[in-house]
Amino acid sequence: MISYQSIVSAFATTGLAVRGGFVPASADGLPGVRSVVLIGNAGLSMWPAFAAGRRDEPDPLDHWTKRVVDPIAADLGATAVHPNDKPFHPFQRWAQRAEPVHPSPLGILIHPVFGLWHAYRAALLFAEAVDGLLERTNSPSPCDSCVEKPCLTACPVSAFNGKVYNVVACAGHLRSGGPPDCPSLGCRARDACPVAPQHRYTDEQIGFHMAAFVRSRG
Ligand code: B12
Ligand code: SF4
Ligand code: SF4
Repeated sequence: MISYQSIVSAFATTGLAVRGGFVPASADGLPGVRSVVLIGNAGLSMWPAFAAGRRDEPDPLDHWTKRVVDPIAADLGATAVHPNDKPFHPFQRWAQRAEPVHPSPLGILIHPVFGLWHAYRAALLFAEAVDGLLERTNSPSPCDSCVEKPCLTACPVSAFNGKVYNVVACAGHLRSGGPPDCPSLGCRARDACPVAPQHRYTDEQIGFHMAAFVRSRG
């Protein structure tokens, strides 16, 4: 039987983190899967590993991730699926089963330690039970005690109203080239969050993600 600890060990030097897991229920629509373990990045740890291993190719982060994760998954006897695989797997729903993350007013899940500075890169689907799969801990959302909610007022085109993200307004601003220059500064709303500034991505990583986002919106 595969142990959770052996999965953590397998990813220890990759720059990616094992982000908890859960036992799927029938409503999850994962027939034959007895354990799901999430892999992601949190804070600053992934970027140096990616920078060292990236190649000159389209979607370099997706391809690097697959080169790192898929062989480890195969060794562990799991199938790896990725957030950009279509049809989309419900990574944010899965994440909320695996660790104490909560939806923020920006749509991104907020983490008690890493704030908004984290993402998911893969899920390992196991046909067998993973031994020692940690029970999800509970902790309140940092947003509950955030009175001012500066994330909701920092966007120049008010793309967030706390319920819906106006992707068209955001993409229009990015294309306009007008100030503030979100493509180089990063999303002003995400940056306004006071939680976990020590885990903020580097400017280089932020620029990389923003460029990918701008490309995806044509
Ligand atoms: C399509 C998509 C987008 C689209 C549309 C988002 C939207 N309005 O729905 C676009 C291209 C606009 C987008 C943008 C971004 N995205 Co996006 N996106 C996805 C993707 C690939 C699929 C979402 C989906 O339809 N899932 C299917 C449904 C069934 O899954 P679900 O978990 O049940 O659905 C949840 C989401 O839809 C969420 N949701 C609802 N409204 C919004 C709005 C936003 C902004 C987000 C992030 C989520 C969100 O609520 C649901 C329940 O929790 C996911 C990966 C994935 N497979 O989930 C990433 C994902 C949601 N995105 C992510 C991120 C980080 C971003 C960006 C911040 C990227 C960036 N530039 O750095 C931007 C936000 C733009 C900005 N201003 O910075 C992360 C969020 C991580 C986290 N901490 O929660 C994810 C999980 C990918 C990852 N690798 O981890 N994204
Ligand atoms: S600024 Fe406040 S409400 Fe917004 S994401 Fe951060 S903690 Fe949550
Ligand atoms: S990237 Fe800029 S325009 Fe888009 S949501 Fe963030 S702050 Fe608003």
